[in-house]
Amino acid sequence: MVSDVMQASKRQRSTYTHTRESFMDVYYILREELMKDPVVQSHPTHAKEWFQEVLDYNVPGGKLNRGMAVYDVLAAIKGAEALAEADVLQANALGWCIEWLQAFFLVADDIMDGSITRRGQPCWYKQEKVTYQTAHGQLLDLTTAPQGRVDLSKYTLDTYMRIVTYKTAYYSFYLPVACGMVLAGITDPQAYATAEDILLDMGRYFQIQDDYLDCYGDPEVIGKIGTDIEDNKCSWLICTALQHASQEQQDIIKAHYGASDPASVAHIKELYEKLDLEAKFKAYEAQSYATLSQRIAEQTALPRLVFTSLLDKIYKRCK
Ligand code: DMA
Ligand code: MG
Ligand code: MG
Ligand code: MG
Repeated sequence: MVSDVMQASKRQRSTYTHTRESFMDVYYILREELMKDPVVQSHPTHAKEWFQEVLDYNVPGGKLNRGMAVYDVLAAIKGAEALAEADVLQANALGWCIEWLQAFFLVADDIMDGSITRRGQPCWYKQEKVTYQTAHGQLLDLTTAPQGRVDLSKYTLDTYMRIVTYKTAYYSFYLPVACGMVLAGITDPQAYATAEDILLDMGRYFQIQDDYLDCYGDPEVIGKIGTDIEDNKCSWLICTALQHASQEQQDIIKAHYGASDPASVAHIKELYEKLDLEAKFKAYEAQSYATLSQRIAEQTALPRLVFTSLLDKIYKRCK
């Protein structure tokens, strides 16, 4: 169906305005296309309804930053006025592919992290009617970190940066921009390398914010309840705490990090308070923004707007 629409609108100049609503219009086109898939059509009614419910519950409810970025990147490179309706549709369809991928990651992530809510509603796996054994089996298969005693030597900022580069930065920042660049016809490998370099740093900054918000964010605003301390996570906060902790404070971490009882969590939060991690985060954020802004200004691979539109969306974010 997308190809039909593209065919019909070929060469037509776009008067397109990129809003959450216009991006959502494309979601409904793609959902309809999936619902018309012969395999889905062959299902009984209850299965078809289930399929659509899974999509509506998990795909469109987030900030949509990643998905909407593909069009933004294309428009920043080519100029919005140069884009035909078909180009806009293609960019937004690709953007939704990233949102679909994100939905898959989040459903699995919430199982792995034992989370309760996501995007202001119960996590999908928490729904009474959902069977999640297969995903859980996969998780157990992949889990290598032993439960129990906390191995503080693993919680270094080096290890942390490696984890978040792969789990978050690539698909959240580099992927949408690389998609937009491909659509814009950019082939120079150096342009991709420059974009990757800056965007992976932006993605690491984004995950550090996520870790900060896990502890200090308002669940009503962020749409989820933090679980990092209970889950023994190698988070930016614990890595930074360990950099500054005295022997005595390290003992507190050893005794209480990764335990789910509220008293243990409170001990860790009190320690974060003592080490003034909020201030350390704010300083990191300011430094990160300044460095990224400078690198964006200095590069010549892409229009600055490609990077600044993403950075402006996340700088000092509360959710
Ligand atoms: C995010 O890590 C990584 C992926 C691949 C979703 P996280 O568990 O800290 O994310 P969240 O805080 O949204 O659960
Ligand atoms: Mg996780
Ligand atoms: Mg999580
Ligand atoms: Mg998190």
